[in-house]
Amino acid sequence: MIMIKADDHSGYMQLALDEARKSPPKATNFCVGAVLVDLSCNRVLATGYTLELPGNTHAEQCCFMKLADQLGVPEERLKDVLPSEMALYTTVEPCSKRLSGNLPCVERVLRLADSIKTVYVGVMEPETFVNNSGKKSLQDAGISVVRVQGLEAEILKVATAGHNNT
Ligand code: HJL
Ligand code: ZN
Repeated sequence: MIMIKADDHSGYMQLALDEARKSPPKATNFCVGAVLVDLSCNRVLATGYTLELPGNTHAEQCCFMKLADQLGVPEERLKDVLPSEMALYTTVEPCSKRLSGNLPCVERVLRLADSIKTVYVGVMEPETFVNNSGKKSLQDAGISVVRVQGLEAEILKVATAGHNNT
């Protein structure tokens, strides 16, 4: 098992980026990776990447859906069964709006606002599809949003792999 030190935010972001690389390139979204960490024991609770689960699924959404499945609760009830101190790492800022109209990831994170203390993001969402206000919504709910520096170029390259970049 991979051991990443608790304060090694670049290490966790690198893990999220490794997840993002598994996402099948698609012109109408970004390929994103996410990692949810239990801060009490510095353990990875779940990883996820865009389109990992059937349907039009986002990375953060996959983290939550996989955990809900493992723990035998609906995603809306995860707050009752998850640890009280968690951090979410995501290569791209969690979405506040989706062109598809699906439930944005920010809404899913906000359900866990008492226990997700910090969201670490690699890049803010580019304005390709929507104008994302995810960072503000998270901060308004008392969640810290922290940019992890250093992997931006690689994160954007992976995120836009399915776009027509000519
Ligand atoms: C984040 C993801 C993902 C996006 N953002 N944080 N995680 N794919 O896994 C944001 C982008 C949406 C488009 C299209 N991408 O994906 O704004 O079809 O992908 O629901 O708005 O929406 P759908
Ligand atoms: Zn999303």
